[in-house]
Amino acid sequence: MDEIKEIRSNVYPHNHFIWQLNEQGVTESDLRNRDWILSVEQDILDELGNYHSIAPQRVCIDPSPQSLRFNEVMFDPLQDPMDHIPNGVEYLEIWNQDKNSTCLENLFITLEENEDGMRASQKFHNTRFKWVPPQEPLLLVASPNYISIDHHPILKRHPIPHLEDSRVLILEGVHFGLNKGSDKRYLSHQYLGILDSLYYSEDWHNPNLYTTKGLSLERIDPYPSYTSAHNWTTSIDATGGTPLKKNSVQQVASSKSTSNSEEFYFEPNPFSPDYDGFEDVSFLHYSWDYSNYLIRVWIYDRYGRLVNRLVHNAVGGNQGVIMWNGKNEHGKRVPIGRYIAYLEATDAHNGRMKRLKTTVVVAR
Ligand SMILES: [Ca+2]
Ligand SMILES: [Ca+2]
Repeated sequence: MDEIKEIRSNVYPHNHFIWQLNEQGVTESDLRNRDWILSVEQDILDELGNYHSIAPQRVCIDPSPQSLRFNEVMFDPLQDPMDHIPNGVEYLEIWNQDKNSTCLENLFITLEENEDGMRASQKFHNTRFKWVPPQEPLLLVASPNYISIDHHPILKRHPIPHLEDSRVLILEGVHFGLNKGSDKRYLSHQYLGILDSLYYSEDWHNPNLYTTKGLSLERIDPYPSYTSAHNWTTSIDATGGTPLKKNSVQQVASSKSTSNSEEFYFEPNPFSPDYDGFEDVSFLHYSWDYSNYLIRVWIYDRYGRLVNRLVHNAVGGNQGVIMWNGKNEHGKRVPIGRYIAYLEATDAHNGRMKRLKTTVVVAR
């Protein structure tokens, strides 16, 4: 049995109840595989001798290394005071990939070390929300001028329903400075280290747009663990972004095949990388017998010219998904037509090697 040290509940903002669940036979994977509600049958006596009845509470668990992922970034909000459009603010959305509610304590946003080895760090200060439910987003907004959420400018630009129930964390007195996308940002945990990193480039936006001011970059598939330019594109929401809502361009790879046979295919196929939020990327699925391969994947056009080195010596499990956004290595959209993906998987340890090939059609 996995060892459980403790779980914490949100019964009181400042006090945690700690249970030794391993004594009850609850394992770490039990905790991670579903959302837990804690109900307390007996009233609880506090230090002053008063009894409190405790309503059922959600139990949150510290993040796993895969739990929390940057999911959307607004780095260039509308801020023209004369355009008669409510001003926006910069924000970061984070997605909880786990099946359990994840605790938000001890989390920081940190910046890459500067040349003196210093890291600026911004702690999550909010006391209202201490966890994010499974497969739901969390929103971080900067509030340089200490504005309460009820009057925060983000609400004028992006209506957020059920605000009192929402997961908005205001970082007071800070400015993200998100306009510098090349500065890497880290989502870090005081004890668990770095959970995710984010950098981005204006080039990830739809190049056909006259301006991308006021438009966020959204992650397409919220689940994969890798960070890649392939997985980000311009929001197509009418308000320019989807803070605390499902990303407008979201596209999720279908769940993995359960068969043990060897598979290598694109889905959807054809796909249409035209920035309309519908089948803008294709997922290259692979599955096979062993898990120790290093994999490389190349995309060629039908004349045999190399278009994109999608994967270069990545560790592949015995199944996985690779995303292609229909762009070449220079970030330009490829012409419509048929493309060929070659995969080479090598296991230097025992000399195993695989070569697989499949095709995909890029449509309009
Ligand atoms: Ca969103
Ligand atoms: Ca499309």
